[in-house]
Amino acid sequence: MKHKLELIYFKMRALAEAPRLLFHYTNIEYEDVMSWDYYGKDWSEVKPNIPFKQLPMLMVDRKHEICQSMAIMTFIENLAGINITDPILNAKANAIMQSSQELFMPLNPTVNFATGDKFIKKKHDMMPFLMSRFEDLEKALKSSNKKFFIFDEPRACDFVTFHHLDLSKLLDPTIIKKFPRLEKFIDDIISIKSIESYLNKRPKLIDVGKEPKLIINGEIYTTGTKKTKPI
Ligand SMILES: N[C@@H](CCC(=O)N[C@@H](CS)C(=O)NCC(=O)O)C(=O)O
Repeated sequence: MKHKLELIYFKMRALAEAPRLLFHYTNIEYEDVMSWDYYGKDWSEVKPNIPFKQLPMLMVDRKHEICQSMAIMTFIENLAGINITDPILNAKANAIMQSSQELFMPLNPTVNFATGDKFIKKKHDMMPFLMSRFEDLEKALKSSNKKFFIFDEPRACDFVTFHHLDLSKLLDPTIIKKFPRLEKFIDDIISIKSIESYLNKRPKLIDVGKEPKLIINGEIYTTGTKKTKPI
């Protein structure tokens, strides 16, 4: 059964990114919609009525509200029929997915919003955690003996990991260079045709650390949860 799928989010490159990658990989049709366009109201008015008061949220058939980006990932895997049925492998994949998702804070808000000295301090403070978690992910990937964390084809856990590793390059492009197996993993994800074409056309995040902005359909916007005019 084909569902109407609308992924509701804001102007930032953060938790909607892994769902978008998985939608493109599985070739499932969906629509990206900004919160203010979907609801016709400011986020402050919408927030109290969202099941867990945060986005992204996937609206299914204009009826079912799926919050929590990891629940959205699992849902897409199930829709595409690529869910991992072996209980052990499924648990291992979830451990990878959760461990990568823990990179969200403070990596994603820092890259999308922090400026000047605050950016520099946040980057410095998160470095030990980033290094330690990248080391763990590199080890897990090496010991899998597969192209990706679980199989030779990617699953939800791979796209979640990819997003955070990829975002780290905007924080500091030198971090990932210390982890050759993770760099190879990034290259393997990027070389998937549908992913490559999505990455080439997605909004570009610019001026990180200075005054972050997104270029959406050729127009430049400040990042954030509010509707703004292009700059
Ligand atoms: N655990 C949630 C976290 C969602 C989250 O932190 N969303 C942020 C944007 S990335 C948000 O809604 N911020 C606006 C707010 O909290 O009012 C998930 O994985 O979806």
